[in-house]
Amino acid sequence: MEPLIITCAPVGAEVTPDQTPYLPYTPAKLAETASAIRAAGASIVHVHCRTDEGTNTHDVSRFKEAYDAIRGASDLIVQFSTGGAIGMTPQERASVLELRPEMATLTCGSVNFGDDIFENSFPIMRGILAKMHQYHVRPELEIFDKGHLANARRLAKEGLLTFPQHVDFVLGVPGGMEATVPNLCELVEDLPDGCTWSVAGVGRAQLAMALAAIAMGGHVRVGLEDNLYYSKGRLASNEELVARVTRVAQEAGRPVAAPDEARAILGLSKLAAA
Ligand code: KMH
Ligand code: ZN
Repeated sequence: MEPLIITCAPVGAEVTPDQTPYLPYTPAKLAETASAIRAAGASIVHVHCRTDEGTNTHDVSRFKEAYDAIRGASDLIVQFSTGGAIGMTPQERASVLELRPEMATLTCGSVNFGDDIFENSFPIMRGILAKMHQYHVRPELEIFDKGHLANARRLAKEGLLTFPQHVDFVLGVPGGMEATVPNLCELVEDLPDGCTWSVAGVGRAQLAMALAAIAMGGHVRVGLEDNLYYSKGRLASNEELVARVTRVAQEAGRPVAAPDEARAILGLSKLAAA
């Protein structure tokens, strides 16, 4: 089986610094985390930014600071969030693409998100994709529900996407598809030929979904964006969550991919020497 790509999502938009001491919400902390998760086996870092006070921001200069800090500390594939936080405008969410990260997320449809709605209408998706094309940023298709795959195929019919793509199933969001192995199998069956995929299980499903993906030949996302705990009642650091997946994968005979191996699997260019 292909080496395992581990993505770490160390800071989401929903977790607050008072919930855990392990949230790396400043560029300096993100740099430290980048180095630690790289050593633990991650090859992609999924980035959200906060102000120094911990408030969500999609300010381009803050993302630039974070990008430079991460790149200074590691050779990880840097993937920006264009999902941002509930309440951000689509323009704010897409603005950071001008920094030309190697990858960025594209959520492929609207979804209930707790009591809120995470809005991704076709005009919003088209707008984000247009900016991705403009700045040559590789999308990762975020799939929260089965209809999102149909939406991605519709975008492809419109000529805005070509398959195969790298897809991330985000399962277990209250309002989205539940994080179960049958659901994951159904989604994988429905993928266009040649796509690579990973799964991010929310909350306590994070480990179970990672185990399933290791066995199925998929890839894995872990991190505090999706899950705060190592085990019941025991808060986790990002590097611990990555290290656990690395250990289990090695036991299962799947080596983890270094960032340049992950770039080769995903068809991204090698990182240019600094
Ligand atoms: N914070 C969520 C509303 C992404 O990063 O692309 C959206 C999200 C998805 O986290
Ligand atoms: Zn995110």
